[in-house]
Amino acid sequence: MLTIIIPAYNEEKRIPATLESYGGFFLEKEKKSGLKTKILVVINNSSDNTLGVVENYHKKFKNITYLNLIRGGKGYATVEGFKEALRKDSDFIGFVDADMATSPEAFYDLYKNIGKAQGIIASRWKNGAKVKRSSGKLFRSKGFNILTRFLFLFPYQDTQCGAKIFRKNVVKEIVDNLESAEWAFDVNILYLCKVNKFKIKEHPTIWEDKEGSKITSIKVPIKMAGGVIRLRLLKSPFKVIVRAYDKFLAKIIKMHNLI
Ligand SMILES: Nc1nc2c(ncn2[C@@H]2O[C@H](COP(=O)(O)OP(=O)(O)O)[C@@H](O)[C@H]2O)c(=O)[nH]1
Ligand SMILES: [Mg+2]
Repeated sequence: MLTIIIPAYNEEKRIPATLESYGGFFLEKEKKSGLKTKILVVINNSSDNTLGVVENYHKKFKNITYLNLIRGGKGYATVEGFKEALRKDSDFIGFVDADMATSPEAFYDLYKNIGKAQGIIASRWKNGAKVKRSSGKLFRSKGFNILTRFLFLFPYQDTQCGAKIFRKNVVKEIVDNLESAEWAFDVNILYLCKVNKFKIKEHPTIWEDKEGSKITSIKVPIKMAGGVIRLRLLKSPFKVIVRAYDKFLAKIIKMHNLI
């Protein structure tokens, strides 16, 4: 079985077309090739009607299920999705964005190409990729990639693409170490794969940026850069500094009632 996790935050407008396409496409695949697929939407903290919309698709397609969490964050949602997929003993566990920047065909292409690898990640920078993105996003993506390659010595050209699939044993091994890296979630997964010597393949994909991004704040690129630097320190002999800093920050937030 392949589980496709879709983290969803206030997606009432963008998720219907995605669930319609993914639900239909993978039911058809199941009929033709026997590939069993579960589409697991992980909603959290949504103030719009994402839950109602997803419930309707759950009734319409037997391969669509969902979790509704109270705490927020894409990384947290994906980890909860991982745990649920492990409970259901899924052989392959992947995730994809709710806005269909990756089509079901492109996601299936990832699955088909995993070969002997332990995981496969979609890449918008590898030769052969077909990408529609603004020049601003392309520029930021390149900058982030240079930073992560420098910090973690990765061979990957794109760590941030929202479509990735891993074998069950990989998820089992790393799932308990994935929290606390919210802004560096994908990098953390790939770092843990590297430490555990899991072979991860990078595969050129088809990607089209969609309107209505949930990640619009100009602070996000800064938080992401800070997130990977923090993660690098956390995985080094300097981790004590990071821990002390986090404790200090938590105290300040609590004292001033900042959240
Ligand atoms: N569950 C959950 N999903 C989130 C959260 N923030 C973003 N997402 C999801 O992450 C995916 C990527 O977000 P998107 O807005 O398309 O980001 P962009 O395309 O990178 O600008 C979408 O499926 C969002 O619904 C969150 O706080 N919780
Ligand atoms: Mg998007």
